[in-house]
Amino acid sequence: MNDKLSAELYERAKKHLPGGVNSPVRSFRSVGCTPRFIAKAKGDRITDVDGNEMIDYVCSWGPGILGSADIRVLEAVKTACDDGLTYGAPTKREIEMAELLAELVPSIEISRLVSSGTEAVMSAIRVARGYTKRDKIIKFQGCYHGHSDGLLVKAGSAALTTSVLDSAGVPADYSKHTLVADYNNEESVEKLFKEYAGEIAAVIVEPVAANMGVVLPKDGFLQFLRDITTKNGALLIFDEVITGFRLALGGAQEYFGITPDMTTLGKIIGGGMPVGAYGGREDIMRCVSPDGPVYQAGTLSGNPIATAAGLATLNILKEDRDIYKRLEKKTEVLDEAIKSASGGRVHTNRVGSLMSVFFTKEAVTNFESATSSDTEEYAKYFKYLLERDIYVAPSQFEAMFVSNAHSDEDLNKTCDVIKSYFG
Ligand code: KE4
Repeated sequence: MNDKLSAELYERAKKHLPGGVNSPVRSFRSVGCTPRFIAKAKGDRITDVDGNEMIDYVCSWGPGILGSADIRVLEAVKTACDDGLTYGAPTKREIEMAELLAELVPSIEISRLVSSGTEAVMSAIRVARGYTKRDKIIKFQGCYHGHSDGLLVKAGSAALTTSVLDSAGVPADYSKHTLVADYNNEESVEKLFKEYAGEIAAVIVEPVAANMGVVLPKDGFLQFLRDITTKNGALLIFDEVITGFRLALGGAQEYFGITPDMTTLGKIIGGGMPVGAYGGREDIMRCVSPDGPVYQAGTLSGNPIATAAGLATLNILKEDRDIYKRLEKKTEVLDEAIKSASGGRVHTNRVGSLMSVFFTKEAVTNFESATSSDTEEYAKYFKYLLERDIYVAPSQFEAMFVSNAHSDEDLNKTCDVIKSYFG
């Protein structure tokens, strides 16, 4: 494997960055090999510093739905740069973003832009608590909602690959208000609402879990959450940082036809730049400062360059809604190839252009079955693909993303490599 320069950079990086990276999953720790340091990306290809040009199924963990360096997004960013990078003052683009979010995701009557998915979720939880005047929240084991203290409880994503499910540094006093239920298990939710009647501010859920690998909501589960939160005066928050604009133009809430009270967004809405957003019903969002008593702020919130990239991306998706059918078809090609080549050795979960390959023979429908997967086998699969220039997530508990830029030729090449792995 030609990763000489990546290896050198990795050694150098470790001197001044924790684990040599700015986000744990990038360290390739859970697949036991040297992380690739990236030089550039274009379309469905990503090229590392050793010149390995790979077919990219990480897509920057979701933002890359159009493929990398889409010329239309680059143009929007370059033009915006000529007018300065940041003002710390309101701009027209921020209004256009809020109007577009409300148009494409009608439940988001009012929204606030922030700079990451973590910030969006942290703020939404604070608003839910301020609005309901209750402290407790329910999350699901294996779901990941960013790294704010109260959400790093039985979290997914890279937190699943470390030795401890929870994080050091989070005082018990913070996490005691975070109740944990099991994804796709109504009883586990009912039990908490009974035990903490009147104390639960919100249930936050990934409408399609994608941080324990992809796990779909079983029929009726999201409707159940909608009903039980309404009945108990709690808010339903859809964390659509991954599913937003990924599953449909209106996100998972359009795809499944369930309307949450609040939504958190990230990734795609920044078009590759740092943007998060939270929003929902007007009566709830009017609690946010300076309209109301829930404080939240940010120096680079609504940044002019980031909103230029985000607006360009969302408008491209809005003008080309057929993209979702094309993405579904592209991903189906991979899914079918994996299913037929693996002969039952793996289980795939797929929705739209989001997919995971679980190295387990049983159907993966919840945290327990997801974490029964053979992570050693996954690591072998990952390295086999990487050596043949196919770049998938360096963890069993992440998703595979397909972009509009993935060509039939590259999809077929990927299928051939995967078929050769399973022999
Ligand atoms: P960010 O703070 O990373 O922008 O978003 C946090 C977040 C919130 N909600 C969901 C459903 C998410 O998936 C994420 C972040 N996703 C991970 C990938 N599983 C980001 C990759 C990383 O941590 O490096």
